Amino acid sequence: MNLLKPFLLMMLTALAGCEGEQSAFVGLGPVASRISLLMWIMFIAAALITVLMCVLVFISITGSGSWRQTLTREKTVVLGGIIFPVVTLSALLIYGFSVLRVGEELVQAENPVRIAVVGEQWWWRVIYRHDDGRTTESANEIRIPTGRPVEIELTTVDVIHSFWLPAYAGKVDMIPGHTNRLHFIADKPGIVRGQCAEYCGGAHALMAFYAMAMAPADYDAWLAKEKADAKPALDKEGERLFFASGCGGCHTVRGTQANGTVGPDLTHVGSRLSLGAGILPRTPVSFARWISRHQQIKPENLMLPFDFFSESELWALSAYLNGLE
Ligand code: HEC
Ligand SMILES: [Cu+2]
Repeated sequence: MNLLKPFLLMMLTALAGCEGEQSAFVGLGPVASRISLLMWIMFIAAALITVLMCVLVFISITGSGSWRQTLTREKTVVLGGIIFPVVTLSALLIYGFSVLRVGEELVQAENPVRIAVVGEQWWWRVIYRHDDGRTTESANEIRIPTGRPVEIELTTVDVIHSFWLPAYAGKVDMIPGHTNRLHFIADKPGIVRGQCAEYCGGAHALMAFYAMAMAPADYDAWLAKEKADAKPALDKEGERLFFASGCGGCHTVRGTQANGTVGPDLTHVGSRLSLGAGILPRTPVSFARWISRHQQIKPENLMLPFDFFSESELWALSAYLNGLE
């Protein structure tokens, strides 16, 4: 049986990883570009060394006597087996450290935009820190201005998660009881995707987020809107159902009596890109799907099941939530 075709077809699926929105090959800022350069240097050097090793193995098996003798000399072993790896790995280590520091240097040079991201099973709490010391909470989406250094404080309230945003900044773990920091700059406006990169239990594979870089003026306008309390409800029946069903026990809608902190802040959920931590596009129908079937869409997530609403109740709830722009 010819296995080549199925094998090639299978390999084609790997190309899906080349799509730009969550790719380590697409560096959209100075920090990510340095990281992808480091990756290429390591990849090409490792490929060259592999080829060299194959040639040496081939010579040691089939080569003439004098070649084989040269290879087994003590000098060859010391040079190729100790000195060469020590020198190349040390050089790589020093270069690697210098890449890691790029972000910190950028941030020290200027007052950065500060955002705290808290890993929760299985979504992201996002807190914008303002210059006056106040904060604004949101979730599952990070908005940043272009051209300004950004500092992300990374913590977790439960297990270890890992914040991975390849297009801008690489990957840093979120460790219980410890704050890690990630620094980067986004060059131009755009939307990219990030994901949790450390297994954190049941719905780990469905714990993603979007990052949106905006021109500074657009960002300021958006942030002013995000700081404000929720708009008056567009759908009164949906609002009534939201409060009567106890949603406010777990979710906050600023400006209303809903002040739960177990789940994502929903004050401006109607202007976000996704629902369920990057899993569904944020549309009216997604709200209805999420509320009625979230345990099928994202198994094991920590929202209580609400599979008893009628269709018209679901539409009312989704009109209310989608209107929370
Ligand atoms: C027991 C606490 C709890 C209750 C009660 C609850 N939720 Fe949730 N909700 C959560 C959690 C936790 C998540 C995050 C799930 C995830 O993505 O892992 C969530 C996510 C959501 C999301 C997606 C938000 C986002 O940013 O992606 C919506 C919309 C939502 N809930 C609406 C509701 C509505 C409407 C009700 C009432 C009918 C409700 N929730 C009741 C805990 C709760
Ligand atoms: Cu995870």
